[in-house]
Amino acid sequence: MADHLTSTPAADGFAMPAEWAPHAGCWMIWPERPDNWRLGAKPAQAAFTAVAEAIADFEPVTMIVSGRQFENARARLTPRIRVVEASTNDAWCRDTGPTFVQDERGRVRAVDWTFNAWGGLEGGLYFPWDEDDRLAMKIAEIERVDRYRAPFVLEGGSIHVDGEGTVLTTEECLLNPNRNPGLTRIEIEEHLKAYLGVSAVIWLGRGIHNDETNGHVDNIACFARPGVVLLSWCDDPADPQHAISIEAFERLSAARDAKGRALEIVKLPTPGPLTVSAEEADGVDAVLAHGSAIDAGMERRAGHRMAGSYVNFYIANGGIVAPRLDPRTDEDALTILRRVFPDRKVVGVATREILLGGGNIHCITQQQPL
Ligand code: KQY
Repeated sequence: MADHLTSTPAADGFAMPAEWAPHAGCWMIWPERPDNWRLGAKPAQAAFTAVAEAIADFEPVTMIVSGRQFENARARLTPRIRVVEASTNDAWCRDTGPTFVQDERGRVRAVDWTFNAWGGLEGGLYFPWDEDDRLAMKIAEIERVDRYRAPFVLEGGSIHVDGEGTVLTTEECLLNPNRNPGLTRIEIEEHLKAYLGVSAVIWLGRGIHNDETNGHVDNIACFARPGVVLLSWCDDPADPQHAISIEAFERLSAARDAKGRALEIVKLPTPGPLTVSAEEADGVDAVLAHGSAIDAGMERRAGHRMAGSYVNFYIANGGIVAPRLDPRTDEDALTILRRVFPDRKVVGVATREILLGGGNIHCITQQQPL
């Protein structure tokens, strides 16, 4: 059995490794809810399959799937992908899976964040979310790793670490009253230090325009290696993303990491603007109870601007699996990623169907350290 630990990772000498550190594998969840994924989630299942197979070229992948969809997922995925049955409310393993931490001896433990579907009843995306909130515990049980239950709300997509003591996050998400209204900025920083084993917090202001997660950092900026940050950049002054990118650039320019370094900032183009088409909107089930696409935070109407970004990629062992979202900018973005990660094979996967559900490749994956 996996123990439930009542201390904190930092107190026990554990910290979250950077995503580029070696992985034992990657966790994902099979999409199926029809009020988020159009056409009964069939196009999303094809996109998740493409992402899983691309990652499986570099490292082992486990797909979590409901009992209802088990046979279907098993049939669509190649045998090298392990398929495990567990209940979830949706398919965002970055946010509902555990954040793994490691100590100097290489021992691995899990952080099980409290999850409230990106804002609970104050702008959250669906209700209920109890199955999602139990997923980290289930993965810790499957892997027999001891687990810390964090006593505050956080999603894995709202943090990025450099593995050398620094975490990058956004005020829009972590200071949002719909996450931890009882905690001050200082108290949240103390929790980040205790549960991620970091010593420096770099705050950006807002995430990507219209991001329904309340501005997750994993959609606007990430570390590429210690001292180097990739930032989603928009040159058009008429686009609301322009001011957001400029503010992030200024904050990153002024920041120092845990080792006292200034950051090199590499700009990635922002795709689009990308909007939901009438046909795409028509394929999503409308549900009138609270927690539906209509009554909660998920906006799936035709013409809605989506929060597209190339920053939302996954770093695998020896590889980068990155979104293809817009033929006007895909090649530029992939070329920049190849330059920034010269020792990894950069693979582009078409992920508009994932973006239609509100996130991208980083949001649907969760690495487990080796
Ligand atoms: O950004 C992420 N880490 C997750 C996106 C969740 C969107 C839910 N519809």
